[in-house]
Amino acid sequence: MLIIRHFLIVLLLATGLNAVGQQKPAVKVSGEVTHPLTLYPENLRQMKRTTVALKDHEGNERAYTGVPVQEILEQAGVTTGKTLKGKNLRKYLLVRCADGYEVLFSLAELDSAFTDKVVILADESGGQPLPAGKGPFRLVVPGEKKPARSSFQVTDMIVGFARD
Ligand SMILES: Nc1nc2c(c(=O)[nH]1)N[C@H]1C(S)=C(S)[C@@H](COP(=O)(O)O)O[C@H]1N2
Ligand SMILES: [Mo]
Repeated sequence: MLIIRHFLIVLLLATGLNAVGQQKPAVKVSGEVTHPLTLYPENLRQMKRTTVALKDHEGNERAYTGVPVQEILEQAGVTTGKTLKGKNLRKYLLVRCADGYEVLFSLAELDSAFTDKVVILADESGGQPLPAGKGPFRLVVPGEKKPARSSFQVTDMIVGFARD
């Protein structure tokens, strides 16, 4: 009896772990959005894509390809472009990663009406998917002195309204 019970517990654990292991990677877009999104790798591949350069700590440049964050925010129904004005300039994007790392942007930092720098959610570099530890999705923020906001293993993009 005991052996059977142990066997069942091990079986349950194994199936549970297997289900977790097979969960499809995705980025959730939520918060102050009219259309919450769950973006899977195939969704990103079908969206408008661009390539930007990221300098590492040593100053070496590497090219990353993916979808402009502005494009993602537009699909989620976030105020962008002409509607990014007035009180909407108090909105922010919080990017959360699998390891708990978080970085913040004001929406204006991500908008082509305000800046020529194009922040992307990258899923490939040099024609290859990003390596496990850095992917599958990485925010790439060009033009900064440190790569610290180029957060890897992104899982969530949360739009909020800053209040004091
Ligand atoms: N998820 C996550 N992203 C992260 C970090 C982190 O700890 N976790 N560190 C940041 C910092 S401080 C740096 S310098 C760069 C390093 O990126 P690289 O290892 O690709 O050069 O990743 C950034 N992105
Ligand atoms: Mo860093």
